[in-house]
Amino acid sequence: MPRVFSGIQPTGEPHIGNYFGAMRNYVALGEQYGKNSIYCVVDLHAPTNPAAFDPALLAARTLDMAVANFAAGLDPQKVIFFVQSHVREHAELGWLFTLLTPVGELERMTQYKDKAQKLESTPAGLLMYPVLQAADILLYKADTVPVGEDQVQHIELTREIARKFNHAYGETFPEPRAVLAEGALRIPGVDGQGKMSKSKGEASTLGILEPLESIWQKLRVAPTDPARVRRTDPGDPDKCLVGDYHKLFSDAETVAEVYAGCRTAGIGCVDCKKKLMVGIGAHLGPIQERAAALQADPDYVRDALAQGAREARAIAQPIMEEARERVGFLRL
Ligand code: AQP
Repeated sequence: MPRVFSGIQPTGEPHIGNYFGAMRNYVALGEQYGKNSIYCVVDLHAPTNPAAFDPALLAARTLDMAVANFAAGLDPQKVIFFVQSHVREHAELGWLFTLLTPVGELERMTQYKDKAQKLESTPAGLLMYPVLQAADILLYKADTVPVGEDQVQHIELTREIARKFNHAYGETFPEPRAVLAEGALRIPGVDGQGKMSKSKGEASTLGILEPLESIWQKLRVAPTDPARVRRTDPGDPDKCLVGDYHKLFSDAETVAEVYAGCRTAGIGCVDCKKKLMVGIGAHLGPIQERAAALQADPDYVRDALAQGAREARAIAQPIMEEARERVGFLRL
């Protein structure tokens, strides 16, 4: 049976990019593979980008991320769901992998380049991020990794690290493959400034637990096809983030109606956005209700995370021991 692993950073409220790009696949694979699907709030990764990190918020954001995933349909009784720093072996295997990874390859990673160029001083941890990510996956000998399209380059590197370790020390790790959401989604930020991303702040994101009124305030002013200057100008819904979002939230009939309406100037952008809000409410309403119930029961969430960490350690510790033996450390 395949073993699934994926992680999500507690760098802010989870957004619809996380949900459609990754979290929905976590739920689907969890239904299929039960306790062979392992999900993790990757809190050791969160401080690698100082621009998006606040120590005063880390613990609360970690809990919120668990709540959001449970509310989105992940059942911690059925899958393994835990917090990365509660399983110390992630950092240890990550260290072994740094010894096999050329710095030049890490410097070529697109996400590293994007983030590093915005920083005055770049922490080594930001460069090492994909190495720790490889350890997250391989610590469980996972072969199936549901991620958004932005992570494909990192999974390629994970495969390479597995190959290098196996070559240097003997066959130990599988070469995992990325599983992308249908349509290989890369959901744009509502500010129109590229990929929706937690680390870009709230102007970029529509949170899955965000009040619908707040979502509407952002959508109301969101940029649409720039060619549509006046209400009477026809537009191109394929060049409009509202068009992209309709494909995620609206039924096929509504998508066909607003796409045709945009192309013929039969519908204005404000009405198009109002129709989108109907789909958003229908999708996010039930998730937000479940989240409110979970927030009212913090002991349930903490107990589930403690149980998840025990289950994760039971898998990780023997694999880490095998890796130590392969590398040749003294055992007493
Ligand atoms: N916009 C997106 N479209 C599709 N998938 C996305 N993912 C993230 N953004 C999009 C996928 O969500 C999973 C969790 O990723 P993350 O925690 O790294 O998410 P983030 O929102 O992108 O967070 P950050 O803190 O802002 O990280 P950076 O700046 O590194 O992207 C992943 O599977 C991701 O692919």
